[in-house]
Formats: sequence, C-alpha cells, structure tokens
Amino acid sequence: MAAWGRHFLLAPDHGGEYITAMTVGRRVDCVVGDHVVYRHAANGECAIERVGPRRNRVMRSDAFRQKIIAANVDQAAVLISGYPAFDEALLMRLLLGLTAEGIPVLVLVTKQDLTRTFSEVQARARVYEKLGYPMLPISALKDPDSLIPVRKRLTGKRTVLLGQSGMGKSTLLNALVPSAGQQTSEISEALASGRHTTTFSRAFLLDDGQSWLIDTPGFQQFELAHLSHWQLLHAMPEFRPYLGHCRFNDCMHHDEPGCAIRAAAEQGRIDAHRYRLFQQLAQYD
Ligand SMILES: Nc1nc2c(ncn2[C@@H]2O[C@H](COP(=O)(O)OP(=O)(O)O)[C@@H](O)[C@H]2O)c(=O)[nH]1
Ligand SMILES: [Mg+2]
Ligand SMILES: [Zn+2]
Repeated sequence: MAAWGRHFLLAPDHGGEYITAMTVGRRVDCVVGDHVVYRHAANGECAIERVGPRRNRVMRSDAFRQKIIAANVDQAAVLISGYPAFDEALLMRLLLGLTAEGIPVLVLVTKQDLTRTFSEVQARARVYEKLGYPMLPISALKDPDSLIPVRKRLTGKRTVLLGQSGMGKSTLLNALVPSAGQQTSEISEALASGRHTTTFSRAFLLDDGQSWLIDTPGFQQFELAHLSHWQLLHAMPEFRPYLGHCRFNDCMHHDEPGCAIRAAAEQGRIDAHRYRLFQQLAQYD
C-alpha cells in the first residue's frame, strides 16, 4: 500500500488493519502494488520475505540504476498542464515507458480554468488523443464536475498518478480522496518513525470502495535506459505502420536515405515534433 525506503505498509489478504513491514537483505525490493509474502520476526516487526511476479512495472532508469515506482497497475493517469508548461519530451518518455510495459494511459489536461494556457496544451494533447491515448480536461481546483468523467474512468481499477511537479497531482488527489492529506501524514509518521519524510508512494482507496489511486512523488526526469531502440520504436504508435518499410533493414530512422518514418514526418503523416523529440531521446542507445 505504501513504500518509504525499506519500510512498507501492507494490506493482509485476510483483511483487517494494515501492518508495517520492512525488507531485510539486499535481494528483496518491493514497491506499491506488489504482492508479497511476509513473516513475523522475533522483535515483533514484520519482514518481507518474497515478492510475487509483476504483470507490469512503472519504471525509470538511467545508466546506473533502475527505479520501479509501482507495479501491477491497470492504467496510468498522466497529468499535463499549460501553466507551468509541461515538458513534452518528458511526457513522451513517460508514455514510451508505460506503453512498452503495456500499461494503458489516460492523459489528464489540468487547470482548464486557466483558459489561455489551457487551449494551448489541449491543442497539443489532441495529437496524443489521435494516437489512442484518451484525454480528459479537468479543473480539480475550480470545477468539481470536471472530475465526474475521471471517476468513471477510475472505477474498479488501480490507477497510478504520474506527472512532473506542478501539474496539479496533489490537488487532484485531494479532490478525489478528501482524506488523502491526513492519511499521508499518518503513514509518514508510521513508516518514517520521526525521521523527516520526503518522498514516498502510496495507494488510496476511493469512496466507491473498489478503485485505487497510487500517488507517486513528482519528478522532473524520466529516463528510459532500460529500453532498447527496438522497444522505443514499437512504443511509438504512429511509427508502427512504417516499421519494416525503410530502404535499409538496419535503418535507425535518422538521416538514412529511404527512411519511411522520416518521409512520413516530412509529409505530415506523422507529427513532426514527436518525430524530432524521438530523434533526441533515442540517442541513449
Ligand atoms: N487554476 C488552477 N490551479 C490549479 C489547479 N490544480 C492545481 N492548481 C495549482 O497548481 C499548483 C500546483 O499544484 P499541485 O497539486 O501542488 O501540483 P503537483 O506538484 O503536481 O502535486 C498549485 O498552486 C495548485 O493550486 C486547477 O485546476 N486550476
Ligand atoms: Mg504534489
Ligand atoms: Zn527508417
């Protein structure tokens, strides 16, 4: 249910109160959404012994380490706003990471009440909607009714909330789970035992009793060192029809002659800005 360093909050299968547990040893590593096996240790604490298989992972990585943010989710809600302006390269990396894991994405365009900046970001979000990422406009601060379609999308699912800092994630969470703030301070007390908490992930049950929202720390980076060039290419929905149609089998879709993807971008069949951003981020490989 919640993860703070090596401390975790577990919801036992048999029901009842949540319990706190720790991982011991370097080999056990778990995240919100995991299924785990735990045992009661002699000192009265609980220790996590094993982590079950994961059907998917929300994950970022650089050359040195991988960071799994959550596992076993049904979908991700990605927040973008016009003010502060969202970073489209970051959005793309997020969607690539999620799409590569087979996690469906819902794009929430926030702060609809800020009309001028909203219309700019919505125009850009329509590009993503055409690619198959459903988009909903919201104003968590000013218009509670805008959240009705969001609640519908969340029903019965485990949804991880993701977004760069400032997009309105906390505001949305507090609107959907009024007790979130209080629950968060309680859990940080229980898990951090007096230490100053900074970031942790936590799952909240919505009032309907059947939908889960996983809150995650905001971020300004989302690297994908764990994905191959092939995986990145296949996570771009608009590239798929053109893959295999380039002149050279080993085309990197950069400046090779006869590249079907570049031609599609030049002719406006693929969004040129996304093509350019892909060029930049695929340099990792
Ligand atoms: N006008 C407006 N401001 C919002 C809305 N949602 C969030 N904000 C503001 O945007 C800022 C960042 O919001 P916050 O929820 O803390 O973002 P987070 O960093 O993603 O958790 C705060 O000043 C919020 O009051 C909204 O729907 N409309
Ligand atoms: Mg926040
Ligand atoms: Zn090519």
